[in-house]
Amino acid sequence: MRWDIFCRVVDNFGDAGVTWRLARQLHGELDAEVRLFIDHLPTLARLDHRIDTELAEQRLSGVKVCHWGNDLVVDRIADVVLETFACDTPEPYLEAMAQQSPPPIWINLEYLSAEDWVGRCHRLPSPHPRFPLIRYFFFPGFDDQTGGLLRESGLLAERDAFKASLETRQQFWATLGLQHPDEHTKVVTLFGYDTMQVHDLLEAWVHGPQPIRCLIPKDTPLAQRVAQQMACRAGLDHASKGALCVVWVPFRDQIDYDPLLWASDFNFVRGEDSFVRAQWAAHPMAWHIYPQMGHAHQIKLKAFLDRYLQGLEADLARRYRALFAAWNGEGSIADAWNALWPDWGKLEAHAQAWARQQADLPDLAHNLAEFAGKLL
Ligand code: TRH
Repeated sequence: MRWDIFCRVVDNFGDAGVTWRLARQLHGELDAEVRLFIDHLPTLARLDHRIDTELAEQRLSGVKVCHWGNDLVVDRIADVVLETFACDTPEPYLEAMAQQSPPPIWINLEYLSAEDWVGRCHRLPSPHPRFPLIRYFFFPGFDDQTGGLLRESGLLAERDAFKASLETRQQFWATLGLQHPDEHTKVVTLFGYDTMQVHDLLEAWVHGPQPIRCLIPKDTPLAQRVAQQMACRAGLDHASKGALCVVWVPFRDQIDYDPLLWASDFNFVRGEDSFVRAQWAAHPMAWHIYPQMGHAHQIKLKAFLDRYLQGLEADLARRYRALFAAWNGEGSIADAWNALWPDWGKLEAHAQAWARQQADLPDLAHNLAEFAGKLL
């Protein structure tokens, strides 16, 4: 099947991140011929250093990446047209789709949400107001009523092999210029929006009973804030205070991002794609949800936690919920962290159980391909 995927970068990395991951998987595992039209190559280049931002067209990982500018030439229509996050397929392309008989399968890939209504809206058709075209809404999600989560076929085996091999982990740490952490040290990754209560969290770690190695991606607003708080010069790679050692790590290519999460004991993540990767990493985590107007994100956060915390003893679930809330601006993050970390073992077991449960479901790329295949 030929797929044309359209992606507009609204902000940050999630739009490009989800789309790039999906495009690679559709080609790599489902043998699809994929073109990705994206309007902001520099964002994609942050996720994959092989991207040349000057090129109108280039082929990487088997995917033809095309810059989506105002001069889009519609040379052909694919079998499946996928727009991500309601980015609106360009008008000339739509016109050409309408002239084709039969028209291509047209799908809009929506944002991830754990809310119940998602299952009811998943795969619903919507006729175009002017053209004889039908657009289907495809929702990622956490149960079999939805399109599932992005998960490459070999991902979990690769993760397990990484975790099982001391040598592999040592090699990983060596690539960052670091020793493998000793058994007392907890490793934490910190990827979130600039709005979070990072000051109080760092203070809790500085004064905490346990050594913490905190990894922060460089060249992000958060990295600068942490550098200020640690009172260290810009450009320094690490700084220590009390029980805390902060390490600023290079922003990694997307294909190298997972080992960072696998190698850590706790992952603070955000948005959509890093949030899902942290779940596959099967370590405890906290999600900084993308803030929305009218606090709509709080509803999404609650819906996720209602699912994610199932099976955890009530008191621990309450304390875990408090950490997510604090990470998203409600309540004291220091108190929430201090109340939680003694139960690390239980959180770890819970994260593994959740990942296993999610892995029983088919993944998003295969679900999408199956859906499109049935409609063709
Ligand atoms: O960057 P995000 O916040 O992205 C988004 C956008 O804000 C978008 O508009 C919003 O709608 C969406 O979230 C929900 O978070 P996300 O989705 O986690 O994207 C980050 C990407 O960066 C993800 O693909 C993982 C990747 N990444 C790396 O490749 N290397 C790294 O070192 C790090 C820290 C992340």
